[in-house]
Amino acid sequence: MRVLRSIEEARVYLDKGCCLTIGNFDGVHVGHKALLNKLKERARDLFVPSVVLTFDPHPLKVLKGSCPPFITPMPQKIELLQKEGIDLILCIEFTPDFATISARAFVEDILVKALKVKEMVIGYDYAFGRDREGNYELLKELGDKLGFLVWRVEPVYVKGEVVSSTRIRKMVQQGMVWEVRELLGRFYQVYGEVVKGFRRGGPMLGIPTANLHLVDELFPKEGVYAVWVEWRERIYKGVANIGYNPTFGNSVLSVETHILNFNHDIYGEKIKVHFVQRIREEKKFSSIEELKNQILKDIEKGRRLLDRSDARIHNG
Ligand code: ADP
Ligand code: RBF
Ligand code: MG
Repeated sequence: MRVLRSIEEARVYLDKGCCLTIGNFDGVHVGHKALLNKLKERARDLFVPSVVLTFDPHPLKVLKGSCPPFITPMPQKIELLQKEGIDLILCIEFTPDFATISARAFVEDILVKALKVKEMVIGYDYAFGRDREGNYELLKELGDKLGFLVWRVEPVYVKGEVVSSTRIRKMVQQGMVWEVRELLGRFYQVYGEVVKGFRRGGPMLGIPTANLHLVDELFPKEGVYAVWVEWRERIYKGVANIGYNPTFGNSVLSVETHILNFNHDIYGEKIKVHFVQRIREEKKFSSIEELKNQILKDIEKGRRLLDRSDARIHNG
């Protein structure tokens, strides 16, 4: 799979045309995967590359100044799309100027002339361009005129409701990490660098925790979780705490993980934490001893939860 950053770069790879989808794909969830499967199927039939066109930064961030926290920041999105077997990701810089291009001009000049799109696959509710005028009906009309086909993929339902990035964000924010895995098709994961904290874990409690550097991504609700930890291509069991360490009266949020049966200095390294199940709320303890006893119980509970066959980790 290739990741390209401009239309000009992409041209070189698309001389025979392509099958293309556009979207933000935050979360790369089971709804997105249904759409990506259709895209791959059509690309295979036509012997052309499958292309995902996405924007960076998020259009809402450029136009409105902010956007919802990411379920999958760009590097994770790229990794997940790669696992889906997409041939080419075209990640175009979204600028205020770009936003002024009409949907028609975008389709004619970029999709048809530059990218030689043969077929498009879009989600059931997709719309793009100025005032969201680029919807299925417009694409269909332009497709008939300019010679490309448009496929609209129906939504995927889980427990009677449509799977969407918004629904996934809400569930994660409520701590429903066990339930959300059905919508994601994997555990909810965060990826980041291990940074220094207050150095209390190892020295004071005897339970060191790898603290994650926080970026503007989505974190589950405060509390204690059983997690899988990925470090250097290996998977370890872990227990994570998300919160303010009220026992110590901190005021900054930390996301920290004690990795079971592990003893390495991993400051400055990247780890991936997969949230499997919520264990309890974060609490204020009246002594360090009590906190420590509770964490030891959490570790045992985490170990048992992760030993269950339905907690196994499959798809990275
Ligand atoms: P800090 O406040 O800087 O996070 P800690 O006392 O919590 O300090 O120690 C965390 C560091 O200890 C980790 O960043 C890692 O480098 C190291 N470490 C060693 N063993 C473990 C373990 N089992 N789980 C997590 N971190 C560990
Ligand atoms: N800190 C708290 O103040 N209250 C808690 O309930 C709490 N639970 C934790 C559970 C686990 C499994 C772990 C690893 C940490 C927990 N902590 C809690 C955080 C603890 O205060 C922190 O690890 C140390 O302050 C070192 O950073
Ligand atoms: Mg720590």
